[in-house]
Amino acid sequence: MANGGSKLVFVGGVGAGKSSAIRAISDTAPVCTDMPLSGGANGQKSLTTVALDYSSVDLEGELLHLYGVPGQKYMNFMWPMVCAGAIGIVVLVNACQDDAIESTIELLKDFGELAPDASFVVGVTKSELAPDFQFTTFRDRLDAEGYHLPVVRLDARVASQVEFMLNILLAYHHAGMPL
Ligand SMILES: Nc1nc2c(ncn2[C@@H]2O[C@H](COP(=O)(O)OP(=O)(O)O)[C@@H](O)[C@H]2O)c(=O)[nH]1
Ligand SMILES: [Mg+2]
Repeated sequence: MANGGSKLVFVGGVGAGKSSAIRAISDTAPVCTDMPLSGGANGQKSLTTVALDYSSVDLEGELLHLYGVPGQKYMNFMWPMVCAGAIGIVVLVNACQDDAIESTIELLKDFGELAPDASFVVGVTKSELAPDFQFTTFRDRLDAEGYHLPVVRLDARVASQVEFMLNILLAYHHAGMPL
C-alpha cells in the first residue's frame, strides 16, 4: 500500500479492547462484525466480535488502515491474510486476564512469524480494573523472553491514548525496528 496508506493490525483476546480502540480513533464508522448477543437473566445485550473490524484514520497526515482480528487460536486461519503487508501489529491484552503474560507471549510469537517485517507494540488495557496487575513485571518478562518492544498502558476507549500508542508504534517502525 505504497500510496494508499499503511496497514496496522490489532490483535488480542475477547474484551482486550480491539473494537473500542479502532472505534475511538476512526474518522468514519468502523466496519465491524460485532454481533448482538442476548445474554444474562436481565436480558441485557452485549457485543462480541466474531470476525474482523476495519476502519481508517488520518493520523497526523498519515493514512492508516486499521484491522482488528481475534486472538483466539481457532480464528488463526484469518491471521495470514490480515497480516499481509501490515507495517505494524498492536497486541492488546486485558490486564484482568490471569494469563495476560502467557497469552501476550504466544501472540507475539505467532504474529512475529506471520509479519516478520512489522513493528510491534503491546497495549495493556483495563489495568485500572486489575489492582494486582504488575506492569513492570509484565514488561520485564517480555524483555526476558526476547521481546524488546514498547509496552504501554491505555484505556482503549480514549482516542488520545490510542493515538499515543500508535505514534509510538509508527516511530518505532520508521526507526527500522521490527520485532
Ligand atoms: N475499563 C476499561 N474498559 C475497557 C477498556 N477497553 C475496552 N473496554 C471495554 O471493554 C469491553 C470490550 O471491549 P471491546 O473493544 O469490545 O473488546 P474486543 O473484544 O477486543 O473488541 C467494552 O465494553 C469496552 O467499553 C479499558 O481500557 N478499560
Ligand atoms: Mg471486538
